[in-house]
Amino acid sequence: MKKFDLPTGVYAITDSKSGKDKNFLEYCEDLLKGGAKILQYREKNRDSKKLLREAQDLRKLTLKYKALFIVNDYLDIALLSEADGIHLGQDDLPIREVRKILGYDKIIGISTHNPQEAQQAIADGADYIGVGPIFHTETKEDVGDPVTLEYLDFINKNISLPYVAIGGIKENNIDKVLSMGAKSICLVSELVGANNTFETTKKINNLIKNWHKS
Ligand code: TZP
Ligand code: MG
Repeated sequence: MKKFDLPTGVYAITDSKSGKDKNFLEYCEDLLKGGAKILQYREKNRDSKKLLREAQDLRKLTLKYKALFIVNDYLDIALLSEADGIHLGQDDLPIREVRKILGYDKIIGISTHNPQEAQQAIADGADYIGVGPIFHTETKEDVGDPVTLEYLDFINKNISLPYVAIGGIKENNIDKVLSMGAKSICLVSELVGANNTFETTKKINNLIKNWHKS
């Protein structure tokens, strides 16, 4: 399998709830213009046709900005939109089965919440893991308790897979995850819900990149 690493910087995720009345494609373009080199399409409560249409639009947009495109949950939408990969939850289809269909040159990520899930992700051949929610978040429904910085510390010390830190991360607490070594960091409501998504993404993306330069 190819060696995969997550881009250092913002890992962007769509969220129509945080986007409120913003135009979907406009705020997604702002995330990419702001420097995000990976964008995950994560929308619940959409019919399949709309999911596909939006995913295809984002595929085009991510190619324009030379960013990776990941689809959350839906294997059919990932395939049909020619996404770079898929992001799975613990209750979604098993990685090994998804791999058979998606192939070995595509990226498969999975959310993890404890050391056992992280070890299992390695055994199952995941390309990267999600680590979170680090802090309290209102963005994800049915979210578990925060995994805390303790789990992030475990991952840093024991797990060699690339990871994205996620959940409740804001400009005012990002230093906590940065100082533990996180290179790929996801902020959903902080960026999608910002008054100026482009400027805020640019600022935070530069913050992460500069942190790791020095
Ligand atoms: N998975 C774990 S927490 C989360 C997801 C999709 C939502 C993170 O959103 P926010 O607004 O950055 O807390
Ligand atoms: Mg899922």
